[in-house]
Amino acid sequence: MLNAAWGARGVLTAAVVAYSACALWPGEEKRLTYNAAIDAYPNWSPDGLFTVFQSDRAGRYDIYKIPATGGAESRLTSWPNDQGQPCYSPDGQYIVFTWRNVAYDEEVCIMPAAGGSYINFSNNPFYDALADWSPTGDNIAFVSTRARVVRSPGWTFEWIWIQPYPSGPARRLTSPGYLDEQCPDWSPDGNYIAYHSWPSAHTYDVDIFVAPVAGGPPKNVTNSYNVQEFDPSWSPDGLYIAYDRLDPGENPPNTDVYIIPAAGGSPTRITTNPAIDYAPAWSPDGSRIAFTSARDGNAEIYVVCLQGEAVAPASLGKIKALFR
Ligand SMILES: [Ca+2]
Ligand SMILES: [Ca+2]
Ligand SMILES: [Ca+2]
Ligand SMILES: [Ca+2]
Repeated sequence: MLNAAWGARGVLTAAVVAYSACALWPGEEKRLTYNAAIDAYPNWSPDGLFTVFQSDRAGRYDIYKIPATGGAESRLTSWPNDQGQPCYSPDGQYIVFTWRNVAYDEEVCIMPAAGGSYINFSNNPFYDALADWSPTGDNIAFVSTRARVVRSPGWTFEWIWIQPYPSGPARRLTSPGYLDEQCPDWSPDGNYIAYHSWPSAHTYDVDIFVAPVAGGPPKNVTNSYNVQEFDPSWSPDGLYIAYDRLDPGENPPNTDVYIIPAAGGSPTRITTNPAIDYAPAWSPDGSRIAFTSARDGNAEIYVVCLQGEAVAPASLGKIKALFR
């Protein structure tokens, strides 16, 4: 399917989303968390029943989970320093996460889904973070400075690495790009990784890229000059990528969640709010997107229900109309 997505635009088939799974009206947004702390970076359990996220409500970042329809939260980590950026294994048995000890010594760690114990998966004296578990379960992608290529004093390039699970040597995903590569997200078929990076060393621009896992040049999906796009998340059918985009024309400048065909094309705006809306995560059934927003004073976890019809390029305008 994604081979088609690399090529011609406008030939994508319909991606049917399950409206009934939302428990929300199409376009409706539901706030999940309520507190004065920073609750951010949601991700879904493979069964779609929970979102996991990071929160500093206990004075440092820990990982929590909450039913995706709202309800009682569970604290999953209480180790020293910060744990965050959680992502489930495809079988739901484990969570890979970042443990931030001191600057540039973050580690990618793995714990049982209920917490309790952990292994240090990246185990490297450099920055390792932002992990995403492959859909086949046998690899984990993450960002690392372990190549130790220094751009300028205090700035070591962050690039995407793939390490076999449970063990094996890590390898770089891409050939050297211009600047940092961040926030890897595997395509549902396991053949591609989306991430955000800088298309040129000398512009304000940030774009969403897709790189073949087997090797080869990445494709610039958003390709929007001097507009910044971050935090990609694939739709479960592989046809779309959700992300957040800085809209500098708005006052105040802020981010909102958009989706775009994975093959490139016209983006569709999903959220419209003067606060920052970021870090989208597409639900396993395709019906919802979880995201972070500071619209109620500080960062909270929200879920927005996509609409119940076929999501195809020809209908994107219709989706937009439904959302406004
Ligand atoms: Ca909060
Ligand atoms: Ca490390
Ligand atoms: Ca851009
Ligand atoms: Ca916004």
